Amino acid sequence: MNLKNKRVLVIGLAVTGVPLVRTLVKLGAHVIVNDIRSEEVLTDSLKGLTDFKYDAILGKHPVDLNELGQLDLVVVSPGIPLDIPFIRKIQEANLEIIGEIELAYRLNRAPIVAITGTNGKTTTTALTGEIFKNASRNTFVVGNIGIAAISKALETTDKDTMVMEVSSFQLESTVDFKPKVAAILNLTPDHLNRHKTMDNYRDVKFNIFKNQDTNDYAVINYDDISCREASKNLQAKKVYFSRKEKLNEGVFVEDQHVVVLLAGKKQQVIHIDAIKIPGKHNLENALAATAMAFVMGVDIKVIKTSLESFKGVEHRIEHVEKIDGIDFINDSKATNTDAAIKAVEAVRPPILLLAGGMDKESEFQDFIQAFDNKVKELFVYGETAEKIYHTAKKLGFEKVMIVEDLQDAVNNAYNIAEEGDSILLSPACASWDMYKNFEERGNHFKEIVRNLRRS
Ligand code: UMA
Repeated sequence: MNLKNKRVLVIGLAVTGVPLVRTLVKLGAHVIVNDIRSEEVLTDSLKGLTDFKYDAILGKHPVDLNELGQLDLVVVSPGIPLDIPFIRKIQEANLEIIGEIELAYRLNRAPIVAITGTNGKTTTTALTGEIFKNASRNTFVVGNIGIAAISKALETTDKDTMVMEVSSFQLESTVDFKPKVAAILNLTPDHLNRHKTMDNYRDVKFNIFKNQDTNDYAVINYDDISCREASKNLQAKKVYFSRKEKLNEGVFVEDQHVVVLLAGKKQQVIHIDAIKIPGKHNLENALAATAMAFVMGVDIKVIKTSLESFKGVEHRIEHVEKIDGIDFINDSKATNTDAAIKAVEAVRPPILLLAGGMDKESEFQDFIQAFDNKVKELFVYGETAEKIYHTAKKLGFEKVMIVEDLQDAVNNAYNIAEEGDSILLSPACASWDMYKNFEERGNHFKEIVRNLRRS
């Protein structure tokens, strides 16, 4: 892809935008970067570009495209909704507009193993990356996990492997993106404020497979009916995984062992109790990672030892501290109800649950119903506090309290917690009403807990 002297507009200047600008400048493009936030707010991002030459329009999106001059390409960060007036104008002007993942794909040389789904993406991506690394492959672990794929694209060779977490936001703006292996872990409602309907959300997620051919692999959760249904017409070789059923072919559980049955050959991988990451959902993540590594030729023994040693990722059912016999668990990564339900299922009861955050137009009935006597008290805060509170009351769950913020939630929970309880932050909501991202929220929780220990 020759970008020399091309005029490229980059929209968004944060985790994705900074390496986008760097990469494009390195390739000789004339870059114009635009962000709705002002220069003062973007100082960190701008610091990362000190040695680079580019133009910037900050503080607003241009109303008139003429402000930008003639453009050859527009590259968007994932968080930019594609229906804002500015993007609409770009589309109407018939300018080429792609997402960062698409550009990373075009510049990258390594085979891509891509993972999507509503939940479990980050854990599965990290685990899959770990397996490849343990197999002595030079591996880049990138994408929605927090390291923009574009930041590594120019470093890759065809001997490497790129393991990539891809979100629905990212898949909305792909064009030719064609992973060697693509996996979908599950589909439950999320980000409906952006995608509007579940059908749209599913279609966007299935973009991960749209350019694959019969030499590629599609790894699909057999137990998730909507994933299974939507996978029927895919071109790639399908590899199903199942936690619940023995399959005629695929990766599944038999006699308490993870088993690979592919090309007529059955191989036992590991006893499920030897998998270090806890919970049924993590067993599914382990099955998916096993399938992906296996089809990429990784030895079963390496998969086994990796599953035995992989500890999980930060902010996902992460044990922070035990104080007075009370376990504090940080699950800030649970940015939707399904993820929080999985945490409630996996964490030892009785649970004092801390939840709430930005309103993504989610419904909370399923979340409350999943408490199943495990949650003894719920503390809610943030934009969704009232909504969760009223849903809980309507469903007869009385032990719910609206609190000021996360600090207040921890204080209240700690006041009534008894030895043997778990205090779980699993917000079921995005963090953006009060925090920059879920990492900042999780780190804040950990800091509050550590201060409790000190006091
Ligand atoms: N901005 C505008 N106009 C807008 C909206 C945003 O200019 O209309 C600007 C903001 O002012 C900001 C920049 O765009 O400066 C932010 O861009 P971004 O939202 O794409 O965020 P990045 O920091 O580039 O991080 C993105 C992903 N964020 C989102 O998808 C919201 C990160 O996923 C990802 O780790 C990173 O790229 C690297 O690939 C985070 C996430 O929350 C973890 N993802 C969602 C999820 O997992 O549920 C999808």
